[in-house]
Amino acid sequence: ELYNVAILGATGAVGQKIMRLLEEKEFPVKQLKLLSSKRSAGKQMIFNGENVTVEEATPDSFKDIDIALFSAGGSISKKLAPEAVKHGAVVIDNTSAFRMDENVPLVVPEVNKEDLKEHQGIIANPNCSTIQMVAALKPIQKAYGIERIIVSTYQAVSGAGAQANKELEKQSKDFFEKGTMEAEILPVKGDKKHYPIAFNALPQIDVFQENGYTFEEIKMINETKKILHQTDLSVAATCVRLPFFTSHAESVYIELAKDGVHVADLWNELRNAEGVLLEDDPATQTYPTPLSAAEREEVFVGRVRKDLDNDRGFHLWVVSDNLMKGAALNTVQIAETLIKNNWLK
Ligand code: 11C
Repeated sequence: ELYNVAILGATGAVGQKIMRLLEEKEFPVKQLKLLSSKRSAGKQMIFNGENVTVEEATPDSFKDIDIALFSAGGSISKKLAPEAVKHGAVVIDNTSAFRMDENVPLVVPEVNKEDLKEHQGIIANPNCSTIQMVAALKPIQKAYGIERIIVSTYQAVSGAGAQANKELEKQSKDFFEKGTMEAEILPVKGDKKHYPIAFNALPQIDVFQENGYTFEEIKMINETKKILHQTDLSVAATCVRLPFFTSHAESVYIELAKDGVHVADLWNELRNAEGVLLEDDPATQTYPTPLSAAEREEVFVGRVRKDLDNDRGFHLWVVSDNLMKGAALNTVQIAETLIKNNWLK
């Protein structure tokens, strides 16, 4: 069976990757509709060797669409996702607009694909930094239980969009050529203050909440509990932006629910986990990095160590391409899972 598929936000970094993945994975597309804001409408893109003209997204764009892949920002999702559902489409949304809605499954297929069965038209794709962490932790949770997670992230600028990439590029050049740098975008485009990202580290991703955590940190905390189906899980996060373009890296500390587990036991679980690649050998300096994970599909794990004081404590280093598994790939995998299991409805 073939499906009418729409990509909303088709000209953006994630939209373009979604389109490329649909081609590469030979997704069963009958017709592809590319949608964008008025500004980008009219652009030509090539899909499976044919020209497709990008159209402005309106509520009527979703007539006859079976699967709509949304990646154009939260406010557009809020406005257009219910319209798409009214027209009978299933929406897979890449923004934070519906993630914590109890009627919306929040899914990483290799972790909680069964949640898709309950969908009511909208399915949410989690935040990139959440996806890679839960993909690595699910097999460990299943085998030994997890009581606490403390994560510090090292996140790529592309998570903040194409303008942030440009800002890093310009600041890097200016630093050497002029000795000064201007900051207008990062840490958060709409916030009051801006700091250089080049040769720096910014402990703010997204806006601050009243409790002193940033929204990125709160997303990691809440989404992790929802995806792992564990409301009593203790999660704390510190999210930091670093000056590289692709992949998020994370230092993850976990406390298991069981005593007497060894590093080799965790290695075993991770070796057999779907979508995870273990790269962990101190003797040969083997571990993943943002550069080695870029453009790859897997979630890479290395530096697995037992805590020196707590028998149940373990440390892991988790790296994945934030635009691939963190966004476009997970979206396409959700769509593939819906089709394979006959859960589109
Ligand atoms: C970042 N994680 O790196 C963010 C980008 O909720 O889907 C993804 C935002 C989201 O800035």
